[in-house]
Amino acid sequence: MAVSIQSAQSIFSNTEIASAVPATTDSFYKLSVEDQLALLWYAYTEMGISITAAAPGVASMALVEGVLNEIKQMSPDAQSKTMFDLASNADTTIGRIYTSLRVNTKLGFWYELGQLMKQGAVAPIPAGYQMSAEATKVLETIKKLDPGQQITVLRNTVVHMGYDPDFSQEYGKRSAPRSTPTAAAERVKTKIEGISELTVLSYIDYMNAFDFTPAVGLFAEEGALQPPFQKPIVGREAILNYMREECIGLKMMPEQGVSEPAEDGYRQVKVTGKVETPWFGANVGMNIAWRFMLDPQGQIFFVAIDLLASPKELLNLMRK
Ligand code: 45D
Repeated sequence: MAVSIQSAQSIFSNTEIASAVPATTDSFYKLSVEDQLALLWYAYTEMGISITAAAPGVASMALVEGVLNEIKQMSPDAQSKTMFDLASNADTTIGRIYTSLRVNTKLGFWYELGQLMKQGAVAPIPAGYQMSAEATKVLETIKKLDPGQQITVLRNTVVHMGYDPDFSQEYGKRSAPRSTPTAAAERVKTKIEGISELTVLSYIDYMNAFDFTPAVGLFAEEGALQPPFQKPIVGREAILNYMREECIGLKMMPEQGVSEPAEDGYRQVKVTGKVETPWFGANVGMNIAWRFMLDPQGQIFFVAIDLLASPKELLNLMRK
């Protein structure tokens, strides 16, 4: 059987991913919109992990200043309605603007709104609002997740807001801005216990330097990258757009791995370690696996990035 993207998806199939994330996200969407907003507020303010001050630096905040000012001028009722409309995917002007934003800017928008709510400049969740029993259950579930999973649930909800939420997932359709890679002298060479494949080591080094053009050059022409809980992004151009949009400021700290021959001269490599997002920095270390399928030329035919079920999974380097 020839190697395909589909067959590559199931390498190291005993990897336990954080399936609590999609499960919790699903139960979140079954709640009323009022409950969703209240739950997000409690989750965000009571989770005990905080956004780093430098974080909004990865967001293009100039794009949302106008909308934030507009919201500040509104009556408290209109402010609450604006948030309700965003969360319920209503067709409004602000909903359409929101949808056109990149993920980091959406997060920055809510970060600012959260600050304004804390200061009392934007209507807070009404004091004494009683969440339904179901919502309380979902909140308790979120609080018990590990921090990397908690922030993934939060991020999912923010990405999904606005009018026509599918639009933002089409990485091939719009081009993302370039960024400045880290200077050569400031780069560090990654070492991964058990791994000597130059392709894998270079991938991590380029990604940590935000040098996405050569990172994408490591992929086969029709290679694919599969982010956690998403479908594979196929082809160099779409992957490059995705990286420019989503990978600025990420810190990848792979720790160990295994490498073994696969069929037809391919090689399968699994690496585990931690990843930090610029939003939370060292406050949250996500437990991650990279499952690479390298083609006979040593190019990346496929790589899946998984959010792991538990820290214990970092040590799961068994074949299958
Ligand atoms: O509605 O190798 C309020 C790839 C009120 C690339 C609120 C990767 C109510 C390749 C509370 C104010 C990217 C796949 C809302 C690797 C309300 C690769 C606000 C992996 C919404 C390794 C809520 C990268 C707020 C990974 C402010 C795994 C919420 C990256 C803020 C993961 C939430 C990054 C934030 C994650 C969440 C970032 C800032 C999970 C950020 C999450």
